[in-house]
Amino acid sequence: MLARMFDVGTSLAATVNRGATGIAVGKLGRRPKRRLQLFEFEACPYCRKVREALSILDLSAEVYPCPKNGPRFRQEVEERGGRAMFPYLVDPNTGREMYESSDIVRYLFAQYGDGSVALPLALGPLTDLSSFAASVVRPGFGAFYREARRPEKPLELYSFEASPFCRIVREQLCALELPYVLYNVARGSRERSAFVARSGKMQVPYLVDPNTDSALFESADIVDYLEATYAV
Ligand SMILES: N[C@@H](CCC(=O)N[C@@H](CS)C(=O)NCC(=O)O)C(=O)O
Repeated sequence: MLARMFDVGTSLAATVNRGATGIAVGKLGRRPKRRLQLFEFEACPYCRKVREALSILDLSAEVYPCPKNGPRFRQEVEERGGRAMFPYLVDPNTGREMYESSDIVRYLFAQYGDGSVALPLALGPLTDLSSFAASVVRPGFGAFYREARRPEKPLELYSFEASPFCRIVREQLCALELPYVLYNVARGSRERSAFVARSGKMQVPYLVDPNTDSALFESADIVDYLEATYAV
């Protein structure tokens, strides 16, 4: 009980430190035909900026978690881009592949927004500092690989960046290096009605695992499910 309170409390503090950026959708531009791919890890402050942009721009993405010592996707980034540095974005719609969070954020707002970067992501060192402050209150969570079985198919997570409960689930997915399709359903999302039609209610996190035909709400239950199903 105390552990859970600590968990949710510190995750909420991370949200507060970023001014709840990623709680709501902003101005949208064209929609990508094919899903973006993001190589990142949850504890990385630079990766957070990109995830926030995805929430604001109401974009879903294939997420390939790259925790430290992770055996799979870190290597893929090194092979593709030449460096193990995160975040790394792949946009199959334009053929662009890029490092550098600020470049990625600018690219995403230019490509899929109205061209101007949302204010909380446009403050230079202040943006970076507050993202570091968000990581500091969740030290090590979603940073390091723990041995896990590989799922045949990617999992699916309905989420938005500012939710403290979704963060706890993303950290677990990351630590176990489980790839997933991230469906962002922040406030104002065009995807919300389809989500509610699928899940029965507007509540996140919601995890779908096509490997076991499971679908569940409740962050604590999802974390336990992932542990029992995939951790070694
Ligand atoms: N200026 C880069 C900095 C990226 C960066 O330093 N990322 C760290 C993680 S926070 C990294 O990739 N470290 C190497 C590693 O984790 O192995 C950006 O904004 O994207």
